[in-house]
Amino acid sequence: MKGRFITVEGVEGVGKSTNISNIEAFLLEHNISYIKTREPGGTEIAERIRDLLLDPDAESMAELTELLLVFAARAEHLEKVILPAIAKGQWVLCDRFTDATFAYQGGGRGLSIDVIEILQNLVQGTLRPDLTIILDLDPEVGLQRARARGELDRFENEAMDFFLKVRASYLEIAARDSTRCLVIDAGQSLEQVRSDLRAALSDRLNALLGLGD
Ligand code: Z5A
Repeated sequence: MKGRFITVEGVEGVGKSTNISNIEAFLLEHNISYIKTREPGGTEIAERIRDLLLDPDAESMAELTELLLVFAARAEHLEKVILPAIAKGQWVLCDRFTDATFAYQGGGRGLSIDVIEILQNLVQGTLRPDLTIILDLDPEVGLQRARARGELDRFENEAMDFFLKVRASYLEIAARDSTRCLVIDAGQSLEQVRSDLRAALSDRLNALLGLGD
């Protein structure tokens, strides 16, 4: 049986890292073999592209360059990490994927959704996540959390309007694709978010295990 592909999304500081640990605990409890990875990144070349994309001191980057770099990193990641793992029957737990491109480059930067869809088809073929967890949070709160952590990266230095558009894009994606996407209110206490997440995962587990191959 092929592995499943789970992605986790949300604005900065929303608690992806924290909640990915909770998902890992859930998968382990159910004896599901998985790998954890992230975007941009996940391979040597993709991590180098990530450094370039996040560097707050880099010269300003053309929006199209940013979009193409994101997909270049994704092409590496898919070929070397994601597709081989899924083929072996492992589940892949990925911190951000193409919904982030629709939200940040599409919603935030205003690049054409049609162009992003073309690149999505080119780079991924028919591969789409089986489940996407969207952690939803007021970006003001997320940025406060990110600031408390230290130096801000190139994206985190954007104006609030950018993050409001990113959040709205994520919620639009979730509304359009409610079978794949699960929205969790990440403004609650850590314990409540963890509990909501576990309940939602339990709800979806049988469907994920039972997907036809
Ligand atoms: N990007 C893009 O533009 N296009 C793309 O296609 C892709 C990405 C794939 C890197 O992402 C950047 O790449 C991203 C978009 C862009 N923008 N930025 N920046 P990233 O995922 O690596 O970076 P990030 O969004 O800043 O994520 P992060 O640093 O890993 O944050 P997080 O994982 O969401 O948060 P956390 O570290 O789990 O939590 C932050 C703090 O909040 C921490 O102290 C927690 O203890 C605390 N926390 C978490 N949850 C709670 C609750 N519920 N209550 C209180 N405190 C909490």
